[in-house]
Amino acid sequence: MKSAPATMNLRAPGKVNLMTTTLEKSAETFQYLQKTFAIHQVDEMTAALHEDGFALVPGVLSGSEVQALREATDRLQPFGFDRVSPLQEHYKCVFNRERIFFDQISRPGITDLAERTMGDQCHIIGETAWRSHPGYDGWTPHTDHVWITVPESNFEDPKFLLPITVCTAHYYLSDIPTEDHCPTYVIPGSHKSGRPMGGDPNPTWHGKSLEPVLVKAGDVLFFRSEIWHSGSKNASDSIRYLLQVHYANRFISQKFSPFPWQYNPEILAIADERQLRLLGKHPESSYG
Ligand SMILES: O=C(O)CCC(=O)C(=O)O
Repeated sequence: MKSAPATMNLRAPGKVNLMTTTLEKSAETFQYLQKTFAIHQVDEMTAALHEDGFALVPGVLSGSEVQALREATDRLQPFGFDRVSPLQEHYKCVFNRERIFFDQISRPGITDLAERTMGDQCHIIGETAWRSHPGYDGWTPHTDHVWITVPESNFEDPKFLLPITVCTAHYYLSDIPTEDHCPTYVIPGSHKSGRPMGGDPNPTWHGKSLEPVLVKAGDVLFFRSEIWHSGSKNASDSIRYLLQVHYANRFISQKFSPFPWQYNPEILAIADERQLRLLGKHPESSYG
């Protein structure tokens, strides 16, 4: 593994630096390491998605919603493309299984942000529930998808905005007060590299390394698909619960499994028009 610059060597065991000292303290007095937004700040979050590649929104879910979503996750049974191993459980398309998961696809504020950034016909391409057990190591720096490669110099022009086409909303259902609790890591601004991340286990971009996103249960991290990011190790003694809602521009196909896909009629029966559109009901337009 390539060594990271001393001040950003957040994951190396046994090394003490300014950032780890801050993180140890934050176990007692929690503090966010990144800029945060209120749920109604859709304009500001849109600007952040272009500038930093992500927006962190504290307190989206209440404590009782977090608890109910954790209990629903505990009830999930694997089928189709679900992945279950002793350390990691990954359940796909959970909006089709229980109403409480379905309700999260159209969360006010977060859905407004999806529509503002990916168009008013944007839809979900998936919804994934995770249980990451103590000992799980999700350290795999990557980009989720880069549609077009562009020269980095394009971003020097403030008028150039790389279109936002796919985003994921992470609903954290566990407190993540330290690096030991399996945070998501990001390199702010790294979508401006204009290219996919190349498989480096310890990447840097313009001198910046991956930094942990420390959160409280109920917080949301909304990030675009080109941001360099990673999961990490769960070195705590509790399961990390996470719910992901994946949104995309209408021209990007939905990734629903298993095939042949069938919507749950009970979910369709309760969906309003916005939710039906998020599920894939669009007006007739070019091509179909
Ligand atoms: O586990 C995490 O926090 C990161 C998940 C992730 O990188 C992904 O789903 O693409």
